[in-house]
Amino acid sequence: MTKNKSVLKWISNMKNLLNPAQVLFIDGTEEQLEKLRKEACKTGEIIKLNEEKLPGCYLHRTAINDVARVEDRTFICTSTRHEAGPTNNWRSPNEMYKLLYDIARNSYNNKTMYVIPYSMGPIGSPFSKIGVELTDSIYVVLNMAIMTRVGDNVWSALGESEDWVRGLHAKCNLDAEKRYICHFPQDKTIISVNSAYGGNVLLGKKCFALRIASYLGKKEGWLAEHMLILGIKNPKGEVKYIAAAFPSACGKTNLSMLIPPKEYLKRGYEVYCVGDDIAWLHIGKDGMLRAINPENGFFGVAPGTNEKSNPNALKTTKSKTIFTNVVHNLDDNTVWWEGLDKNPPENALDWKGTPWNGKTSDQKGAHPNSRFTSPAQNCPCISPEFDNPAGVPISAIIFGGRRANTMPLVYQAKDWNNGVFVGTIMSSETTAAAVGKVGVVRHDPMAMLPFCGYNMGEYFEHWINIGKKLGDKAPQIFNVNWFRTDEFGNFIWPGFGDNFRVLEWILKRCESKIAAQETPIGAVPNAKDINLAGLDINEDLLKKILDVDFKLWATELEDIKAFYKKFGDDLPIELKKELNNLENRLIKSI
Ligand code: GTP
Ligand code: SPV
Ligand code: MN
Repeated sequence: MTKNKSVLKWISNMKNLLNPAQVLFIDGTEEQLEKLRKEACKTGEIIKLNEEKLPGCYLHRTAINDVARVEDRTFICTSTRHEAGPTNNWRSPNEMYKLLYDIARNSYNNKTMYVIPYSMGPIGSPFSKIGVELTDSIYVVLNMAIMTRVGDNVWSALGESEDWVRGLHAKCNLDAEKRYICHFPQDKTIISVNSAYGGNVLLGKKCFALRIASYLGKKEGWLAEHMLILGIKNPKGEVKYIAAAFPSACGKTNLSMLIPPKEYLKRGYEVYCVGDDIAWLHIGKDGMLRAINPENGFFGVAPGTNEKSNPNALKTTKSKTIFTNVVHNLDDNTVWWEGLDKNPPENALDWKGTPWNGKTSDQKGAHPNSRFTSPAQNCPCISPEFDNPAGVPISAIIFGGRRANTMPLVYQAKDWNNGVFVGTIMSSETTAAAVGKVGVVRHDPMAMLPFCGYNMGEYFEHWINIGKKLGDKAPQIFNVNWFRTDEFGNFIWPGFGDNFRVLEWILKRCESKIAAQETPIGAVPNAKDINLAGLDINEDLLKKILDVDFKLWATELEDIKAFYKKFGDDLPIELKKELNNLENRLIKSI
């Protein structure tokens, strides 16, 4: 429990509004969590899975209309529309507080109000931040207890401070028409109603660690980014860290815990995962850009995860995991999803809970955005630096999207400002992680389009300023694309573990060890410098995905111009210059 006056006052106000039958403070003990698991099993909210095969694992199904983030119902509620900027949905705080309180009023009737104190980042790190989430869902409590550091020690760390983020989640009746995910960055407040899907209700994740934190980062001089963090140990034992921003369901979890190809393993290379989704980046005392992962677990995409694509993720899910919207194999009380293996269960329930025979059904068994929630410490390659309060120093930043063409496998930006430009011109095909059409190419600067808590023009400027402060200690910036396709629509690059071959090139470029081919967009590898040993790809095919097609880039350029127009005077002059320079270089090359 806490004596913090600001916390107690808010809880008392919310209690009056929500009218719960009782209040339970989550203390972080295994005893309390186990009691809640048992209670949720009784009501059917979660299902206990096979204790021998999947110890401590549970299955949960969300409502059928509540399976992904809802971007068109996500709002940034700042005093002015301009503060939210042209890429966010905006509403005035007064209007939204009223609307949301009206929706949530008395909605905890006959229910328990759970109070979750949590820390984003290691408790006690100068870079960590504290939040309190109220919820009426045990599923949310159990997920938060995996995804964040939860418990009484958070109250101790907070003390009497008023510096904490308020999070109210109310399931209400899951009415999609009254579903709202709202952020009040100026009040450090989040309110989420009528949903029970992870990204909308685990308020420490996208709502706090990206939307609210990006706003705080702008004020306080740091960056909250949609980035994985990984470490690569070379045979000499030196470890270099890379942070990479890809949009939702575009490969962050996979890259963050990849296993290098055999011949690299033989030579002694190793990869460590520091984080798979979010990075908080500060300029450290040593002047380096340092990253912490504010989370404590993975909320990963299940489909496609298998022994070959991501063995570390698969091992991570073998205990203490909550599966959401996957197939329930009734024969042995385990789980299954598309792409796990070629042996789907016959006697099963699909993600909706209806009988499903994987051998005969033409319907998918798992939802494309079905997920696993697993503790970070389950991951076989979790970094020894995972809990380091000072974070890890970043040598390279990578941006990347899902593009069938235009973007080469990898290219390097000329310098920091050009690299920021490369981040801002990212586009990617939409995925099942958010409600809406899948496969539509859209602009997604820095993979932050749905997650930036303030005006994105100002966010771009903040990036430029961070580079000025870093000076010659700034990381090198790259762009990758694992998703180029051939004329039949098949991915050309094998991806997954073989992406290590590209990371190797990136680190060599950071150390100025190899030359590259200068193109109008940046430096592209000479084909001979990407190691293809052991791969079924020849240099000609590689050249095809390293190719920069000037015609396609001419179209891309017009697209970027149109996108940039949205920002008006908020677009930093540095980026206008970068755009002009790119245009001039392209014109010269055509
Ligand atoms: P969020 O959790 O939504 O932020 O997703 P993420 O960026 O962590 O993506 P994740 O690693 O879970 O991958 C999403 C999907 O992309 C999965 O179906 C993967 O199998 C697929 N994928 C990941 N990496 C690669 C790759 O290198 N090549 C190809 N072709 N597919 C990949
Ligand atoms: C994403 O969509 O980027 C995710 C999953 O990581 S969610 O928590 O739903 O945002
Ligand atoms: Mn994500």
